Amino acid sequence: MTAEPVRSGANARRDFYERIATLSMTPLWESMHQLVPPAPAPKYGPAHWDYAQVRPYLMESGALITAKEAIRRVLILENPALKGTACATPTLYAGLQLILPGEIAPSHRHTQSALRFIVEGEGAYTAVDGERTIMREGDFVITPSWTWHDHGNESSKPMVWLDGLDIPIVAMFNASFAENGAQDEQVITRPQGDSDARYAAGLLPVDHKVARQASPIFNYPYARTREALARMAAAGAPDPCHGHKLRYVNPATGGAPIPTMGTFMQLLPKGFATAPYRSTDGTVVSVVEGEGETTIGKEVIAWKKRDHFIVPSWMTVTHKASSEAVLFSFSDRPIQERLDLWREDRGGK
Ligand code: GTQ
Repeated sequence: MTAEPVRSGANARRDFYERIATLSMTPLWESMHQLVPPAPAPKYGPAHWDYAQVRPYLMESGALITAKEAIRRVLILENPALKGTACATPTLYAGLQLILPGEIAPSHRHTQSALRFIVEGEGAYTAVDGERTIMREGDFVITPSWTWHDHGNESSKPMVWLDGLDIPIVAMFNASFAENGAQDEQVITRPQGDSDARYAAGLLPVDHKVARQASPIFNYPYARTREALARMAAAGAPDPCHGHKLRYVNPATGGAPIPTMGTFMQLLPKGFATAPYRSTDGTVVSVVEGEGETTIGKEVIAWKKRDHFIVPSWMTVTHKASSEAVLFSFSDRPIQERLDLWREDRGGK
């Protein structure tokens, strides 16, 4: 056997690296494996927020600062492996927002898209693009990029929702713009339920032109989603990997309601255990109903209603529902699909 020809020793190479560093160059061959790994090697792990532990702090934040002063009174769900970045996954931001009775979170807009998933409470509103929508538990509400939005709570109870934003993605592109509204509350120009009437009945206004990628529907109410899941479950067997799982859709394009973040709702029948599954999209999960256990790699997360947890990219996941359970989730899947990057591994199922 002849040895590979070696051009020079370690010292000569180190010396070379130091000299090219003065010209802001580095040798690819020293980092090739990390730059182009043979399979996803996420630099973050699973995480879990137990609502029973989180809620007292959320309520304490309500005594600490008003929604108006805070602009948005949110406790960020920061992945412990991504400390200091405000990220739940490298591409997604998640936080729990509290609005107390009588409060207003003043109007602003930004290029980041946002989703709200209502965790607790009923009767607060969000206004988007001149229309208000009243929110209830389990509703999924969108704030498209660069639309004015303000939130208010005219009910008698605190309201908590999960905020999902594409903050890390917009930061990566250095494409953030933001501005505050002239008044706390934006001018309402359309009646409540207007977008629902026009776009959410399997119909579109006859001359509707797609002007943006975000959905013209602002609120996807839980009552409708839950009924779809129940009817789907009654009609056939669950998917081995997903149970009964639906994705939210922009009726005008067939794509995701928010172009950067896919949103999903799944029902796991009582006692159902899913087959091992992995996909390249990192995911934030909000437990809507029931109790169960999710195994991610070697970590086991026991969850119940209103808990939140993270499933990282390409880690093998299985769910087991001890009661009938419903999970809301969001991920960066639509961007990955657009870029021909998204992959899944159903383990043969
Ligand atoms: O409600 O507009 O959690 O701008 C972070 C940034 C919520 C919001 C967040 C925001 C918002």
